[in-house]
Amino acid sequence: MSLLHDKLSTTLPAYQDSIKSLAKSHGETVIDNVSVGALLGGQRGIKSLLCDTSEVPADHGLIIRGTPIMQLVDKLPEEVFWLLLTGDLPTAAELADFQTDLNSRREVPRYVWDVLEAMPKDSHPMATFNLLVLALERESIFRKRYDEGMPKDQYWHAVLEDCLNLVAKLPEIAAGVYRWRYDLGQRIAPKAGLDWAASYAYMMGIEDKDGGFARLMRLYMTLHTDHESGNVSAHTSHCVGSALSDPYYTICAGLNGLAGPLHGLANQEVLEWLLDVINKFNGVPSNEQLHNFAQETLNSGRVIPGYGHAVLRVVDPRFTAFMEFGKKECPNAPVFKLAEQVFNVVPDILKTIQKIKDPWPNVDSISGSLLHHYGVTQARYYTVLFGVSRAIGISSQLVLSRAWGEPIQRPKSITLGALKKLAGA
Ligand code: CMX
Repeated sequence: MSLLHDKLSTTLPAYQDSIKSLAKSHGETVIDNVSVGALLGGQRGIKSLLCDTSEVPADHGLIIRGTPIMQLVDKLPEEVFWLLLTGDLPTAAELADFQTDLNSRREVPRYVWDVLEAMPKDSHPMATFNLLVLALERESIFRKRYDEGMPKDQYWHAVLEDCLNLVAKLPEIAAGVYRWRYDLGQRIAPKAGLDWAASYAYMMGIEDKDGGFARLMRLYMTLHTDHESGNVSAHTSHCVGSALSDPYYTICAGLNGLAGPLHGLANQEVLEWLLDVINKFNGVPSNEQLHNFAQETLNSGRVIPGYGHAVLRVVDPRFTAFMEFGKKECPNAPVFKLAEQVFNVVPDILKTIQKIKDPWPNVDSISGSLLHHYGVTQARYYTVLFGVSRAIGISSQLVLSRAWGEPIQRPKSITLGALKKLAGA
């Protein structure tokens, strides 16, 4: 047994007990109301989900297990994974044990590559990546043990096994998608001694003389792991996981939600938008030209990608973390400078539009400009990177959900007629 498993075996029973006793003693206490507007408005803001891995206060942004994300930017994604699962950062010994454990699980079965090579090259990289995650369902320990009659208190153990097996393989799978999709040559085998994110960077085959790309990938993977559980990818995976679909089905479902342009695909849209600006003005625009370009986007009925948020009402701290990285590592990279210029121009435009609640940049408004600098110029691949990281958060939420026995989700729908009646309309 790994140190992670030992630690969770010690801490999770108390977590489970506290939830059970809360349900028993305060099950009837009302914590929120549902208005007609909320029902018709994407359930925005209704408190109806339990998530202990992270929280996103509107005026602060991401806090993981009590620690603001800005205090975690130097941590490896493996450390954040451990933190999400256990509530503590790992000690040096725990981290080493965890990394060894993940390395022992990383071999990708041959049939995954057969599925990859059977895909049409012009499939979207997210569709290809998600399909490979689904193909791996064959390996599910949860499903096999469930079929054998596994008792409920063992569910989280089997879910953890599946999640670790999958997360360990994702860098090689995602790097394989990248090299195959863009005809970059043979897949690159993992190299011993690299951490999880640096290994991903290495297998993509990006030239990285000073290690800057590996540093970006560590930060990227750390920043995108988790964002509480109301966002589309996390929420979807909670719903699917609550039916006891195994982690491969569950994580794939979440990743399918991540592939929407209003969610994780916004990083692709942002780079394409920035490159459109550069093409239109043959290089860096003036602030006035940029202002007009943004206005044209809005006038045509489209959103400015990378700006706004369903929860946040301040600059996304993950944006700030990337901005600080760019200022230090590649301050003169043209696309990064343009992303910075957009930040100086666009919020003032969005502030003038009354219906927009958050005029500030989210994480997607800048990540691609940094990837572009290091040579990852293929915007359609960007959401795959987001997905590799987000699988860590979804996994952590899933392990906790199975540990406390989150029941099958089944909210109640009503007809328009019933809604009107309830509203007295
Ligand atoms: N550009 C133009 N219009 C915007 C806007 C933007 N960046 N952000 C919000 N709006 C519009 C909405 O489309 C909505 O218009 P309608 O009422 O006509 O439909 C109105 O302003 C109100 O929206 P809101 O309450 O401020 O924001 P929502 O919670 O409805 O939506 C989000 C949030 C992220 C979908 C929206 O801000 C958006 O589309 N942003 C651009 C896409 C993006 O960057 N997505 C990534 C988010 C982070 C992530 O999940 O990864």
